Amino acid sequence: KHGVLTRKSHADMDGKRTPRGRRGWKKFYAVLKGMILYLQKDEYKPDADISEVDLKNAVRIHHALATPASDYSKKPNVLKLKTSDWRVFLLQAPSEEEMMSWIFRINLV
Ligand code: I3P
Repeated sequence: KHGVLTRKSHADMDGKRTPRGRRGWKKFYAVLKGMILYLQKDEYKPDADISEVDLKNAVRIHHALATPASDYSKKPNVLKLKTSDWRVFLLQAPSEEEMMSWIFRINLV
């Protein structure tokens, strides 16, 4: 699955709240491949190598949990992704249907 997702980091690997200055929203082209959610700067190109930056932004979603971010009301269609290493991301999808589709696909892994 792939599509545009806008990401906000809410908690870091130590489980602590992401500090100010690193809490902004950033738009990515998301690609779910195997157990990894790649958050790429540019649109998916099947044959291109994954860049260093894109690798850094990749999220392992094995044992992760995605749910609608019902406690976040500033933006619509936002899901909350909790990873097995205690990170928490908010991910905004372009529509509710897309949000539900991402949640379903992430939780299937
Ligand atoms: C954050 C940025 C986010 C905002 C966040 C700020 O600043 O303005 O858009 O989240 O508020 O800390 P920075 O880019 O300097 O990290 P919202 O869009 O959800 O308001 P927060 O600290 O209350 O999460």
